[in-house]
Amino acid sequence: MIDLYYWTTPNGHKITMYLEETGLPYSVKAVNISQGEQFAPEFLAIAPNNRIPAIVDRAPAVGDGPLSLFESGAILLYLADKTGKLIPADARARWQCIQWLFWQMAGLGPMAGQNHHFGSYAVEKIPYAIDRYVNETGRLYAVLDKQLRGREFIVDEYSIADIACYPWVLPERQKQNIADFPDLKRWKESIAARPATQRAYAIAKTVNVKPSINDEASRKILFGQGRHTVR
Ligand SMILES: N[C@@H](CCC(=O)N[C@@H](CS)C(=O)NCC(=O)O)C(=O)O
Repeated sequence: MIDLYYWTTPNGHKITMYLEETGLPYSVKAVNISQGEQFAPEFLAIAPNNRIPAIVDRAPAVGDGPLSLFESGAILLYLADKTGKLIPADARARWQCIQWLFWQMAGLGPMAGQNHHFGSYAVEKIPYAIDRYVNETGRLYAVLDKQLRGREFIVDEYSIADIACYPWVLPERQKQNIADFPDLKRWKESIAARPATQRAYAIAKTVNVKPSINDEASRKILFGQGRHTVR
């Protein structure tokens, strides 16, 4: 059994998508990041970066005793390694998959995240910052669109690279016109139609019935962090 420390955000969706695709047994431990639950000592013991997602695998394939992990990319790689599912068996394709997973973790996720921050959450609307992240998100969409030309998925077969990227492609919120990226659009629609994706996003609706992080108290928790909040 895997305990999934989860909230209803793009990085959280990655792990429910993987678990739903593969059928690994898991139980959701909700961590409401708008209410500061990411600072609970029990959670920090697993995830010292005070960010979801995190897992505790109570029956790991390696070593003795429960294994805990944070960082969505590491979790996806760990689960793929454990099950052999959704990572190519062929060594070259496997490295392609890992390469695109890192691309998402280091590029698409952080840049789209800043896009959301400056476009939606920042009280002061700073044109330079908004343009910077909208443009960079557009560039990353174009890179992914190009990779998907002539391919059904990022490395041909559906993999953790697709799962990592999918929740972060949110054209409306990221001020992108998806019609400008036809292969990305087709890819996005095909993943949205997968039963496992639909189950994963349905879980989000049951866990978080009031999906807003833009009230004053939540903003303070989420955007008032600094060295003083590391416990
Ligand atoms: N690189 C990390 C990023 C995780 C992350 O930023 N999680 C957000 C939700 S998507 C979070 O927990 N935020 C809580 C906070 O900012 O305190 C990963 O991919 O796991």
